[in-house]
Amino acid sequence: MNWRGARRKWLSVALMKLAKHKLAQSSTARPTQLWFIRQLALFLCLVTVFALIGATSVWGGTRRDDQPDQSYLDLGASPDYASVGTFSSGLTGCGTLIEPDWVLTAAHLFIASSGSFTINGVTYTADTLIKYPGYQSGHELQGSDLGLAHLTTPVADVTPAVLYGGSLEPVSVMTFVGFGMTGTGLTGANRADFLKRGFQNMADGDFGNPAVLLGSDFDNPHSEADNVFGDPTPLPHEGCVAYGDSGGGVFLTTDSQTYLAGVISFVASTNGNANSAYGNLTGFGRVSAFVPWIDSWVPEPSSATLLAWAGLGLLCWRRYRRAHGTG
Ligand SMILES: [Ca+2]
Ligand SMILES: [Ca+2]
Repeated sequence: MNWRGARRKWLSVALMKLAKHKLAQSSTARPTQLWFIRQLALFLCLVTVFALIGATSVWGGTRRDDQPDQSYLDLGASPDYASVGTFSSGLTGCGTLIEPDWVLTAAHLFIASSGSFTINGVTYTADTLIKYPGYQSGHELQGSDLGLAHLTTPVADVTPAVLYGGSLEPVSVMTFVGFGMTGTGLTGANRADFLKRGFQNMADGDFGNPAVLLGSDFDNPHSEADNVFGDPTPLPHEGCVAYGDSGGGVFLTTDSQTYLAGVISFVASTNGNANSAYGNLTGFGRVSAFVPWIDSWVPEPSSATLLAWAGLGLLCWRRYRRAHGTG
């Protein structure tokens, strides 16, 4: 058994022990929603991989079995999502460039005291890692799994993502981008090829904290039995996050502008097997809820930098959008 197989077996055993312990504690009937959330908590997996010595960086997402893989690769390769790279700090996942020297990722990746961000084949050192103050390891269902990483050298050749400050996430097509494991809804995540993929889903569910954490279900084109949230019909590029996607970007496009609206946190299941197959659930932190915290750490670009890549008008427009919650 390779290391990945060993890790999955360990997770399976750990979750089984936890499930037995929790079930032993649970002797009375509970409200449906609370029961649902508790079951999800039992079968929630953070979508990270352990850093490997000698690994390129990290091995995004599982896809519909009746759709070509190439269409998901093409979606991930869109210039709209060029700001997503891989991020490692003891655990390896993804991150999104939000300023030339700042990356937004998942707090649960911050195991070491420093990290690295790789984008366009270049690796940058992260010297400062900042977890959202409300984040507690093991409590990802509370929805505070966001972290900021400062790069010692700015990324000069990638346009940073624009943060979303509106409230259209639950009614918009969301595009999830990462370098994680892949496979189909039938097989679950079973392959790692280090390639960037995008998939789409509706964020029409939540885990009890919708102001900060939203969810998507992986709808099955062959059966409505796998529907958990909202409509049972999958989108053409429906998919689910997988190991290695943690910290990846969730994007929303409105009025011809693409925004970073979410940070990938976990995959969960209602049947005990969170392997990113049909019926599994994606959980992501809602960027719009964390913009004040991000702004408290991340300075606006200097005038010189700004003029170099965007122009002063972009800054004014960005501030206007955040202030008005539009877009
Ligand atoms: Ca769905
Ligand atoms: Ca659904």
